[in-house]
Amino acid sequence: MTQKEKICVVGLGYVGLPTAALFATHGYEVVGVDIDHGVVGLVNGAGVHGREPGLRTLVRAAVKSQHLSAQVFPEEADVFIIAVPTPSTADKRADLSAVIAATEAVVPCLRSGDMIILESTVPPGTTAAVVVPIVERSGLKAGRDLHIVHAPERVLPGRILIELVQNDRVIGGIDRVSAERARDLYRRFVTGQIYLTDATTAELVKLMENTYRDVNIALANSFAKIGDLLGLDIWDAIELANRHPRVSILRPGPGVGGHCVAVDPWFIVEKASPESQLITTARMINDSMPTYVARSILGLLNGLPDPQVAVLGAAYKANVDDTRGSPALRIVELLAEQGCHVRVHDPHVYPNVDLMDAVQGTDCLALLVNHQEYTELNPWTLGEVMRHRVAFDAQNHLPYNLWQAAGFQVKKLGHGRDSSEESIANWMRWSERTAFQER
Ligand code: SAJ
Repeated sequence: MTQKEKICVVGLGYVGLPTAALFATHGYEVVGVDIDHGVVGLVNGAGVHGREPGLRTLVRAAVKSQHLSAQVFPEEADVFIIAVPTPSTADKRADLSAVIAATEAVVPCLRSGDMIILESTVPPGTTAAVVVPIVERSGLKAGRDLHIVHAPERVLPGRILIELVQNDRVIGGIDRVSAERARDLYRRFVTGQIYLTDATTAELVKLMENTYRDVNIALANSFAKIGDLLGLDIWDAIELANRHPRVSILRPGPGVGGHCVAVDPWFIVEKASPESQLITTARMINDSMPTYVARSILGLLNGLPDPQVAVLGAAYKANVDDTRGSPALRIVELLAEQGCHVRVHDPHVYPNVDLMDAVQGTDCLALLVNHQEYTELNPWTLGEVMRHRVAFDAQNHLPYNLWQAAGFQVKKLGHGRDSSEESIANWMRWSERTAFQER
């Protein structure tokens, strides 16, 4: 393939747009396609949705160089990259409607020699059983006339541009030639290793990665509940366990959000239910966390009439402005259902909400997302405007002793049932250990 060949990227979301912009800034002519007229207009005006670091600059460069433009329908190209969402349905099955619609949309544009790359996360077997039959409606034969590949994205929101370039990639072809051609294409900007396999293996690999993360977060969340039950500080225990050279326990939290880790494991369950008990249980544990956290907050409020709660954090995780599947927002809903008046602050999601306004007159401050901005909260200043000095910390983000010194009753997720004598005992144990380390 020469640099002059043309790529059509279908779906200008959090993966499609950066991918399109990267190819455009590496010499390709790229047409971005999205069914959303607003997105098309935004991209053509060199704008972006969301606040992904570096993306605005990259898209601006791509559009200004006239290598990237956007439109609503696909057109003839040498390569079609499909990067559309695959949410799960109410019964936890993959909703492939966007993949099917995008594939159908490219059929009239296909010519012999074209390559179709599916980047969307899908259940194992989808490329072979769903994509191939659709593209063959063009009269062209997969393998003989068309190269077809599943090349799953693996990028972490907040680090998308770095990871698109630096991460290793797994490329699965319906045959070897397809996989090799896709490898040569991605090689233009990928500096990580590129591994070739078949399409179905690549589909499963992608799902295994997010399932691995989900199961490990579920383990951390189970430990947090155990910490509460046993009355000790699980964060401390996790830190110590992680001193083992082959142990790396993840962080407990208010639940698993976003549109990947909480969804993708179900795509394995859908295809292999009898062997997916662990995966299903992990999903259920992580899904139980918002209720568990909401209950803990209600416990702290202790039946107070007309309770007011300030929730800090609405995004699905730290330092992003994305609220899709956010456990924090689910907790807000649950608290409101129980009669709490809730004010939500999040510097990324609601930049116009002032922290002091959100906290003013509340009975409990609940820190649910460990945004960078929350590392230096001043408990004295905040405490002064609150009605009661009570705090819940779902992220082990508040300096515990500082908040206690400021007169707060603090409860951390996974840190016993209350914050009184027991926490002092824990604090002393911690101090002794620090002293031991220093010796
Ligand atoms: N979380 C915890 N504890 C942790 C880590 C995460 O509770 O120790 C929570 C987060 O707060 C968040 C959720 O899990 O609610 C998911 O966050 P994440 O950072 O684990 O993952 P995503 O969804 O932002 O991105 C994942 C990544 N997958 C893996 O790390 C295996 C990314 O590389 C994938 O490309 C992305 O899914 C995707 O698109 O599939």
